[in-house]
Formats: sequence, C-alpha cells, structure tokens
Amino acid sequence: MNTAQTLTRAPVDAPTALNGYVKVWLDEMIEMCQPSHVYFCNGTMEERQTLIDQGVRDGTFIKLNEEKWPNCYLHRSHVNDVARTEAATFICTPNEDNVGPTNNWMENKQAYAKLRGLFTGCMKGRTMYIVPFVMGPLGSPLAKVGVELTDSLYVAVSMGLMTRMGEVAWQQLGEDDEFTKCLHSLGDLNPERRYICHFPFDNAIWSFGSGYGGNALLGKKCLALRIASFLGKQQNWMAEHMLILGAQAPDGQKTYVTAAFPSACGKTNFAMMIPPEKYAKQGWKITTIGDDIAWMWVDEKSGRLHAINPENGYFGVVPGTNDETNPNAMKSMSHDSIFTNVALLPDGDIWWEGKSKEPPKECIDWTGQKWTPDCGRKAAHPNSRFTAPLENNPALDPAVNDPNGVPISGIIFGGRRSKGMPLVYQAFSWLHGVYVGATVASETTAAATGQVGVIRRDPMAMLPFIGYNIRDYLVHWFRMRKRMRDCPRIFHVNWFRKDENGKYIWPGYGENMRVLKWIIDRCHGRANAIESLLGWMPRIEEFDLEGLNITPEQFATLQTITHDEIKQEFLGQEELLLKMGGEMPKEIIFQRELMISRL
Ligand code: GTP
Ligand code: SPV
Ligand code: MN
Repeated sequence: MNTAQTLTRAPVDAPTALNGYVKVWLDEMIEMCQPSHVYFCNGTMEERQTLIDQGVRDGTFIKLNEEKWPNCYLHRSHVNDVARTEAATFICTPNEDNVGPTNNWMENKQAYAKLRGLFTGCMKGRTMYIVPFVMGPLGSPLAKVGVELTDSLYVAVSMGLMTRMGEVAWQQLGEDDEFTKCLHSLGDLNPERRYICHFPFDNAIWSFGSGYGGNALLGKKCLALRIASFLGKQQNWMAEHMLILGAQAPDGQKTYVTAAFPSACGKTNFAMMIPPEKYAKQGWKITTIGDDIAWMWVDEKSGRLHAINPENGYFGVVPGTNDETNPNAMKSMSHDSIFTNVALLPDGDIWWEGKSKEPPKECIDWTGQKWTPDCGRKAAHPNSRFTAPLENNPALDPAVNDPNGVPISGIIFGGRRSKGMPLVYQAFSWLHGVYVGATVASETTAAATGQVGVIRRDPMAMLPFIGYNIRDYLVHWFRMRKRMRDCPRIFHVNWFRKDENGKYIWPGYGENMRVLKWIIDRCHGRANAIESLLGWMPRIEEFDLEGLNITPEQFATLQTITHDEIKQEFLGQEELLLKMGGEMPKEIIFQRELMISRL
C-alpha cells in the first residue's frame, strides 16, 4: 500500500510497503498533531548527515572543530530541560494497584484525554519525523520494534545513534502488529505541561514537553526499561538497568557479568574499564556489551541467564570523564558523536568539569553565556552527555550483535554511598541477593531533577524504571531463579566510600578490576571468602593491593561495617519496605529476619 496518498500532509516518502497497523495508527496521530510536514527516516548515513546539516542551519547543532572532534556536534537544551523528570513520569493503567507504591499513576483513559488536549495541533508549523527502530540485535528472540513520532530533529538524529534505526525496523516488523507506539512532542518545553506517560497495556508511550534524552529518546528508558520490564514480567524475561561486560582471563576463559548501579553511579565507566597495567600484562581484557540496559532470559539449552544490550549507542555522562578515568569512553565519543550541554571553546573544542585539571581561561558555558573559571558557575551541566554509536568503542565485545546474547555468571548491585557500605561483598544465595538488590541505596545525582546527594532507596537501580508494581517485580526476581539450572552469583559493591576529609578512599575506575577479579573467581568457585554479617567478603590478606597506595589496614577499614552502621542501614531499608506494607513478598520478610538474626 502507498500511504503517500492517504496521509493528510504532503510530501511524504513513505516506505513502499508500510505495515498496515502502523499506517492506521500513524494516520490517527497525524490527524491529532497536525504537522506541517511528515518525514520518514530511513536510517542511512546520508540521511543522518542531511538531518544534521539541517540542524546546523537551524541552530539545533553547532559543528565542533573538525580536526579535534571529527563529525561531532554540540546541542544545547533548554535550561529547564536537562535531566529526567521523575515527578512528571507516569504509568497509566486502569488500576492504581498495577503500578504500586513507587510509581506515579494516572488512570489510562484520563491520561489519554489530558494528553490529547496537549498533543492536538502541537506540530502545526513543524515536521513530524517518523522514526522506526529495533531494540536488540536483529533476529534476537527478545528484539522489539518501536516507532517514534517526534517533532524534534535532535531526537530523530539521536535515535539514529542509539537504536538500530530505519528500514531494518520495517523488515523486522513485517506484517506483525507488535510494535511500541511512541509519540513525542517538545510542546513548549514548559515544565508545568510536561508528561512522560506509559501505557503498558497498550504498548504505547506518549511524551510531551521535554527534549531531554531519558524523557524523549523513547526507545531507552521508556521502552527498554518501563514497557520492557512490564512485558518481561508476563513473558518470563527481565529488563534491567544494568551494564553487561565481558572479562577475558589470561587463560582465555571468558566471564560475563552485569551490574546495576543507579543513574550516574558508574555503569558506563565499569563497562568500559581498562585493567591496570599489572592485569593487562597478565593478559586480562575487558570488553563491553552494554553500558546501561540489559534484557535477560533463561536460555533453554544451557539453563543459564543470557543477556543482550537492547541499545545501539551510548548516552553517557560527560563530567568526570577523561583520558585517565575512562580512555575507552573518550575514544567512543572522539568522532561522529553529539554532545549535549558541554562548554564550547573559542576554537570549536569543548570542555567539561573533570576533562582536565586546568580549566580553560574562558569559554561559552552550556547555557550559551560567557564563562571564566572564577564566575562561580559550572561550565558544563553536571548531567551533560555524549551520544555515540556502539561501534566507536575500541573495547566492544565481539558478541554484541549475537541474537542469543551472552551467558551471565555474576550480577553486581551497587550505589553511591559515602558512608557505611563496604567495597564489596557477595550475597549468600540468590534469595539473599534479591534482598540485597531490593535494598540498594544511593546518593541522588544530577541525572534526575531534584536534590543531589541525598540518600534514597533505589531497588535494583530500577526505582524510576519499573513499569509495574514493585511487589510483583520482586516476586518476578524470585521466580526467575526457578527457571535456571545454574544461576548467577550476586554481589554488592561501593566505589564511593569517603574518608573523614570527604575524599574517596578507593581509587575506582580501572582499579575496580581488582574487585572484579575477586568476583569472577567467586563465580567460578575459586576464591576464598569470610562470612560477615552482610555476606561473603574477600580475605584482606588475599585481596590484591599490589601497586596500589593502600595498606592492608586501610583496606580493612574500607571493608569494615560497624554494628551501629548495620543497624542504621536496616532502619534505612524500612523506608522502602514499609511502602509495600502488608504486600511485601514473604522471601523479603524472611531475609530481613535472617539479617537481624545474624546481628
Ligand atoms: P547513567 O548513564 O546515568 O545510567 O550513569 P552510569 O551509571 O553509566 O554512570 P557513569 O559511569 O557515567 O558515571 C557517572 C559519574 O561517576 C561520572 O562522573 C564518573 O566519572 C563517576 N565514576 C564512575 N566510576 C567511578 C569510580 O569508580 N570512582 C569514582 N570516584 N567515580 C566514578
Ligand atoms: C539515566 O538517567 O539512568 C540515564 C540517562 O541513563 S537517561 O537516558 O537520560 O535517563
Ligand atoms: Mn541509566
């Protein structure tokens, strides 16, 4: 069928055989939004360049110094649109019980009515970009098709970097009716009229009033976490806020682990870690499958948990990233990338806090104003980001496009805890591990609007991303174990413990390899451990500190948790558990009792 004849607006380069279900939906959305132009994205490189060039002309993008940053561009967002807005994020269903105590709920019919009001006519004078995309390696049993309609050129181009976008999506979809209907408009960027609404029962997402990544690139948090977690619950798989990395030992053995840390708490850095020299010399290699999201299912043949990265790019935190902390991230963003809200130097170079010790003498800050080191403001926004294709990463794992995913041996939880959490411990069992994950806490970061640095419970680093009731989510975690013949070992880490002067005790970044090595050895039943109140911990005298400026005594302090701190921690866990009230899964109650019994 040729949609060009039936669409209300012209000109339209519709794919020759547009899926019939897409067409019906598209006609309805076009009639509501009333765009002046409609453009079908095909996903070619020529198209990406044409769109970017158009963005350079209309001010969406600023071209950077071609020598220093080949084919890279700067985008500045509206000053009130720089991070995810959790208060404006809703799960819209018939019953409040569907979403539970940790989500914002809107009754689905009311939500549609409210948002229809906002979307009606919102694209007058604008172009609607039709962005078909696939989440997951093509042909994977879990790969999902989405179609995003957006009036943001920045979103259309970014979706091209972050997903498998274009003709491939129509091919993957075929004549099927299973695709996520994603509707997005910048609206007028008024935070009062900002709604990120998910309709899990309709496989639909309507996002209005924000152009920020997590609110607007609907394949990422909205589809690949909120909608996908809902689907995974029904279809026996898991969508998690996790990186996936591969570690190759000197003898060639490859171990894959996932790690769930809350937003801006170290996933990208851990996933791209370069082992310290000693380990590199021995032959250790770390490779990246993904840096933010993992979809996992139990492989029937092996009986093990397998994982894919649904994304095709990185949307990574820029501040703090430099050639020492994360050389692979620096290389990943070194060409063909988009930077959002970093500072611009006079020669078309860019800068951000933590890029170099010496700040530039002057620059244009992320808001477009003149900036000098003494002006008292940040040059780059603390949540400034880079958008880069996966293939830019020199440490990309060869299995990244494998539809069957990679087998997972370990799952690591962690958070940003200045006090009271040791560097590493292992849960006693899967059941205990789920409790450890469910009670993760972390100091809040600039990735979401609101106060920064306050501790909050963030179960499995999924608090803002579980698309249904947390009670059912935890039960799902317990049940998944029963499908596995061999289950991953579960760990908890904290890179962020501080001393009395407020300085990080642990060097972090590449040195986290030492912790990973112990974790890998534990996964394979090789390393010793001592039983502590929290879980299994490395023996101080066996933990590799060679080449580090840390004495075994200091390491012991890093690992210590006092009785008082443990009691404080238990009390802190109540904050989340009480929200579930009488609906707490029994496994959580039992684990809590066991914890107290150990005191
Ligand atoms: P999202 O993309 O928001 O989900 O974040 P993420 O979990 O991928 O966080 P990322 O790796 O981008 O790290 C966020 C911030 O923490 C950056 O400023 C990093 O430099 C810093 N960071 C990451 N790893 C470490 C570490 O091991 N030690 C210390 N001290 N800081 C770290
Ligand atoms: C996060 O906040 O966890 C991110 C960035 O990964 S965003 O995609 O904007 O949500
Ligand atoms: Mn994230």
